[in-house]
Amino acid sequence: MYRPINLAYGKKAYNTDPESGNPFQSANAMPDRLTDGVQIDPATYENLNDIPADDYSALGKLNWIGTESSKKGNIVIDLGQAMNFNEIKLYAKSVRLKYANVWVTEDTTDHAGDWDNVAFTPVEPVHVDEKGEWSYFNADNNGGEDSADSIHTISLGKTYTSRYVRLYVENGSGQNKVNEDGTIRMTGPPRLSELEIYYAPEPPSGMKVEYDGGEEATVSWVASMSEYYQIYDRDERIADEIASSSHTFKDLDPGAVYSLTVKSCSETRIRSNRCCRRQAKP
Ligand SMILES: [Ca+2]
Repeated sequence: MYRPINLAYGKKAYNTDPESGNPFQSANAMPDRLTDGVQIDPATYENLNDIPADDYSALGKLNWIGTESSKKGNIVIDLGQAMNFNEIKLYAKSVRLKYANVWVTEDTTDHAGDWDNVAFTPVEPVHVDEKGEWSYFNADNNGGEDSADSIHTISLGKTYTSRYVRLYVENGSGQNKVNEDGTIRMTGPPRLSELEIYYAPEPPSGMKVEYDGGEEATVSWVASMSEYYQIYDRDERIADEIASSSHTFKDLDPGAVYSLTVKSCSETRIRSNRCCRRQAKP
């Protein structure tokens, strides 16, 4: 039985931003906040238009804030050793997060925060817009509530292996403007409360059906990393909580046509794989 765990929990994180934002941003670019297990800041900060410039904790002490200009942030997570992963979850304060990109590297040697000599390679993009190619893109996130909590799942589309995971995030709108009275408008900079990395279950593959007539048929597949499996006939779930990689049906209708799908399941994610169509013999 496999239950996905957050590979980033408790791991060392590094702020790699150019510090081109304001001092408030720099003071809150504390990457340890991304991997401490506290996913959501319970406080709400309703007004981000006039934050006191001399109170760097005015937006709490739970969120990492990006420091690249007004809307961007850059991070490297050190997983300690090369690990497989295919999904990243970002917990954000505000619903403005619009873009993210991810890099990996074959370099597994120690670098202690000095990334100049590490050759990072971008993962294959899964979204494209007029501005570029992205690992995560949400066209709707151009503004919105700054006190809202949001979760952004970056599905990488395949499994990558890397010790260091580099991440770029960008909000869709907002400012870090200094107001005339010295307060700061802080609607622009990305504020993340947690970054999680997962190796989520892959879909099962290689589905086979053994049928020799009558009411019995055995469905089998190549096991994937999964807590359990479900079998569907079109939209109807006809078997659930299957712990192994095969299942025998004992009461099929010999004249019926079944269109079977096996799904790998975990608490956090379900993926499906349409497998085969089987006409039962009379
Ligand atoms: Ca946290």
